[in-house]
Amino acid sequence: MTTPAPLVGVVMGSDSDWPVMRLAAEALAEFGIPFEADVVSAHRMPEDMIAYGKQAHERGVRVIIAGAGGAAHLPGMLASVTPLPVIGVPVPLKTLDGMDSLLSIVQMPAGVPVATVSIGGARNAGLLAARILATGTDELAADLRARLLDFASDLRQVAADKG
Ligand code: RP5
Repeated sequence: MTTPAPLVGVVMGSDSDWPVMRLAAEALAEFGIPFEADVVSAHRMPEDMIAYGKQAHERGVRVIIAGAGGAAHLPGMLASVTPLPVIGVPVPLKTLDGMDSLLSIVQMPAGVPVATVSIGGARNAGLLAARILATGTDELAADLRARLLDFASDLRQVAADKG
């Protein structure tokens, strides 16, 4: 799935990660943020993965959301070659409840940052990407700030209505 001039790259180790990662894509779509979605496996297509990481910023991508399960090296490997912020999504597999994915992504060495969300937390990854884009000085950023404030207000209202 790709929209024009993507600002966010949503990548994953396998198409089997899509049921989780689509939540990030849906959050981006809610805010009208152009994104691309690709399978770029660290282990099965390492050269493509490194090329993606090295070139994404040159194509106008501003944030990378990377999800993987098991020995989930994709977010960290991308972070090692890109200047962009990388948000890591631990994808839960049938074994180990996603703890392996979480620990593979979160425990990065100093100097190679990955902003890790919760196991299966792809929606928050999309929302975090929106917030990162909202820090800019461009028109998109101002629009996103306004919409994110409305979004937070709606969330509070839903909580209040629940009592
Ligand atoms: C990881 O291996 C992928 O990110 C996926 O979560 C997991 C299983 O992949 P498949 O065997 O389903 O392709 O690299």
